[in-house]
Amino acid sequence: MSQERKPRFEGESLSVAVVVARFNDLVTSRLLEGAKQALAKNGVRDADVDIVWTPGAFELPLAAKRLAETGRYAAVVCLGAVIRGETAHFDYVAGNAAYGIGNASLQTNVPITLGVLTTDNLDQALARAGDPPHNKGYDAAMAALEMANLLSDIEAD
Ligand code: INI
Repeated sequence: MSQERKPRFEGESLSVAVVVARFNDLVTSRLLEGAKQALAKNGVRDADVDIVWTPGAFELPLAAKRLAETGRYAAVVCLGAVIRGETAHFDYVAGNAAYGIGNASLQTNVPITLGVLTTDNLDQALARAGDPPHNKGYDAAMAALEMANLLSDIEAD
């Protein structure tokens, strides 16, 4: 008999790493607040959340990959803000972040989620870093919890 799994977001027994880019920290610190709210709301203990900072979004994938490789985390959340108006190399920074994060997740088999904003200007970025549900850091943390639960369900089958 086929079965359809319902998404689960339980965080009680999970350790989660959050990697945050310092570039545009006005925005990324708000994404971090959103991510912390999502984790706390779903039972992840404060002591089980490790937060590390990178210089910019370009460096997120390597830090996330190394964290995932430690085996200590059920999931890693990546947070950044790449704003087109402020950079000519927007496409390189945003592209490396997105591609590298996806690649790091596949290489390590650890869910690594993409909470990296790519916007045309600061206002658009701030609008996506407000109070949940208008906070992409919150969304990326929820996706991390969902994927951690999904993988443990798959492994338990
Ligand atoms: N990093 C960001 O996270 N967001 C940006 O908008 C950005 N801009 O505008 O350039 C940015 N650049 C820095 C980049 O991520 C690296 O830290 C830097 O190139 C050093 O490798």
